[in-house]
Amino acid sequence: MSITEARPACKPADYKSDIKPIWCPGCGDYHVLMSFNRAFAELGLPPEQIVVVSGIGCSSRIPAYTNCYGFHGVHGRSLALAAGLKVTRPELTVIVASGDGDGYSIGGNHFLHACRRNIDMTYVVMDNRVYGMTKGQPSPTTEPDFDTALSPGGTGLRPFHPLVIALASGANFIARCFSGEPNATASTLVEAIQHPGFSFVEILSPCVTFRPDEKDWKELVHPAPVAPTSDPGKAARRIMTDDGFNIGVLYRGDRKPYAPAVGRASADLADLEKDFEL
Ligand SMILES: Cc1ncc(C[n+]2csc(CCOP(=O)(O)OP(=O)(O)O)c2C)c(N)n1
Ligand code: SF4
Repeated sequence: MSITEARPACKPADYKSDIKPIWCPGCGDYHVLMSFNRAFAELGLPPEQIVVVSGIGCSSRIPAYTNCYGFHGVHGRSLALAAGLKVTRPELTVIVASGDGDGYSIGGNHFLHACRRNIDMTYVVMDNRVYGMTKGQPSPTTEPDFDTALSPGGTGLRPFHPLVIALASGANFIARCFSGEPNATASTLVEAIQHPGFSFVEILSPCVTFRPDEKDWKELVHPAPVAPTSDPGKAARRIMTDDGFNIGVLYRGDRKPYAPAVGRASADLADLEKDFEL
């Protein structure tokens, strides 16, 4: 029997670190953290089997608040870090945490290619439709008429549609959650983590400080009226035409995850170095 098998199962509280979150009171990200810990406990994974990788933003603070392995990376680069980690340590469960600014703006290109590569990991974006940490600038998912001192009269720009882009780019599992429903979010995270390939979970997570209007989301969200589909055409129609507040698993694909053969290089490092000698 291995050491991990011999010890008692972890409870959600066992995944909490000693660091107290510094999110604003009422921030949706507190509930996302709670959902992470519930999902990890439900999966029965020991903390040292999980890695939470992030970029920059309020949402990206989350790795510090778990006692799993963590990597607080740089803006928009979390998926690249996580891909490198997963292909070299495929036995680890890799969760990537991001925000709509971090993940869809600076990290937008990585998002497309992570979906396309379909490496077995779970990408969670806490979408509050604003750059929270840098005081409320519009992000790629901000409504065109969001009128503040930082965007007088609104940007007038059409928002980015993350779920459609994920589907078109090849993500193998797509879901939308609401942070205010931590039990349902935890169950979706369990499913996302268990699903092979690249799973994308968009969590609507209000920024109560710069988007107090998002407190109304609890009245707007509703369960998706349709069962998940594995037909990308059907999923595209549903996602394109929903109201943005349908909650649930929307797509379960069956693409084979990409798992490159690593650690089998035949070249000697000294020979490679010779090739680069000046
Ligand atoms: C390369 C780089 N560009 C810009 C910044 C400034 N910056 C830090 S957090 C942030 C916004 C993050 O917004 P989002 O991902 O929506 O996260 P939130 O804070 O809303 O959770 C920006 C622009 C940075 N730290 N590094
Ligand atoms: S600024 Fe917004 S996203 Fe950041 S901690 Fe506060 S409520 Fe949360």
